[in-house]
Amino acid sequence: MMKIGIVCYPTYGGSGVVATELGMALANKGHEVHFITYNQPVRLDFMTKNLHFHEVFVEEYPLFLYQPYELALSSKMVEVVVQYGIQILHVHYAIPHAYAAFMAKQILKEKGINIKVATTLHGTDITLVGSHPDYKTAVEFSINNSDAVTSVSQSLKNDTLRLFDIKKEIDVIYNFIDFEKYPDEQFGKCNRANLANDDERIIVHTSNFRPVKRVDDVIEIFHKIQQKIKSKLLMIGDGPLREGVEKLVKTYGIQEKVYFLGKTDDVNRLLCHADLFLLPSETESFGLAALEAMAAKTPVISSNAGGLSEVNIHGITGYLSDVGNIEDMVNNALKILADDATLNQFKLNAFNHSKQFCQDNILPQYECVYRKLVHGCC
Ligand code: GMT
Repeated sequence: MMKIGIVCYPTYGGSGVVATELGMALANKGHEVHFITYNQPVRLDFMTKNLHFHEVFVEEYPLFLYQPYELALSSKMVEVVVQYGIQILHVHYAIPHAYAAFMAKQILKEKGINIKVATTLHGTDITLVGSHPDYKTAVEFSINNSDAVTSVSQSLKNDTLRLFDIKKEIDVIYNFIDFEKYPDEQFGKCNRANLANDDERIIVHTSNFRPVKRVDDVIEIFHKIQQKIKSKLLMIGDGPLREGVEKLVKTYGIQEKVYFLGKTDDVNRLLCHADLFLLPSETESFGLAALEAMAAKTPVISSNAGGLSEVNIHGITGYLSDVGNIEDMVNNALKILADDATLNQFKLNAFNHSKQFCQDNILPQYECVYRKLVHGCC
C-alpha cells in the first residue's frame, strides 16, 4: 500500500468530485490518503478509514491584491510530505496545482526527498483557461515537469497536445462511478410522485451554470419538448447563469414545470427520478454529469463537443448533436421519450454502458501510474 497526497478543488465541479471519489476509493483499498486543499471536499466522507484532510490557510495581507494561494499550497504540500512520508502527490486540474506541486518538489529536493508528482488534466484547465496567453507558459512548464500526466479522455489528450508543446507521455484514464452509490433498491424508494404526475416525463440537467454549460439551451430544448410531451425539468446546481435562466423560464411561462433545486452533493438520489438528461455544453472533456445520469439508468441528450462521444453513444445511450443545434436535440429527445418501450431500452443501454466506467476498472489504472513512479513498474 502507498501514501498518497491528493490536491484538488473542494467544490462541486467535476475535477473535485473525481479527486474526492478517487481518494476515498484508494483509502477504502488500504492506501493512506491525504487531501490537501482550502476546504473539506464537498463529497468527502471524512469518516473513511486511512483518510486525512489538511486545510490550506492563506494569511491575508493588505499589500496583496490576490492572496498567494499557490505559495500556501506549496508550503502545505511540503509539510504534509515530510510529516507523513507521502510518496506521491497526485494533483487534479493543472491550474494552479501542478505549478504549486513543482515548487513543493524543488523544496523537498533540498531536504533530500524525491517526491513524485502525478498531474491529472480535467478539461477547462486546458481548453478554456490553461491555453490562455496569461497562463499558457506556466501551465505548459508545470505539465512538462510533472513525473506523470493523465487526462480524463482521449479528446482532452488530443486538445492538450494540440494547444501545448508537451514533452511527456499522457495516459488516458477515464472518470469513474462508485456504483455502491447507485443501489438498485434505491429505485424502489424513488418516489416520482413528489415531482411529477404518472403521465409526465422527468428531464434533468446538472451543472455549475457557467457559460460553457449553455444552460439557456437546456431551457430552449425543454420549452419545445413540453409542447409535445407532458414533462417536468429539474435544474440541479447553481452558478452565474442561474438568474438568467430563471428569467427565461418565466418569459416562457413554464415556471410550474421547472424546479431549480440548487447545489446538492448526492445527485444520484435525484437522478433516480429522471427519464432524460440534457448536457448541451460548448465543450466537455468527459462529461461526468452525463456518466452519473447513465449510472442512474438515464439516457443522455448532449452536444458532440470534446470527449462526450467517448461517454454518450449516439443512438444507443442517447443522442449527440452539434453545439447549439436545439432542433436536433429536441427531435432526438422526442424519439427517446415517445413511448415506454423505447425509453426503457435507452435506459437499459445507458446503464449497461456506464458499467465500463466502474471503480474496479479505473482504480487499478491510477494505482499502476503510482507504482510505476515509485517502484518503476506497474
Ligand atoms: O465544468 C465542469 O464540469 C467542472 C470541470 C472541472 O474542471 O471541475 O469539469 C471538468 O472535469 C470533469 C471531471 O473530469 C469533466 O467531467 C468535465 O467534462 C470537465 N469540464 C469541462 O471540460 C467543461
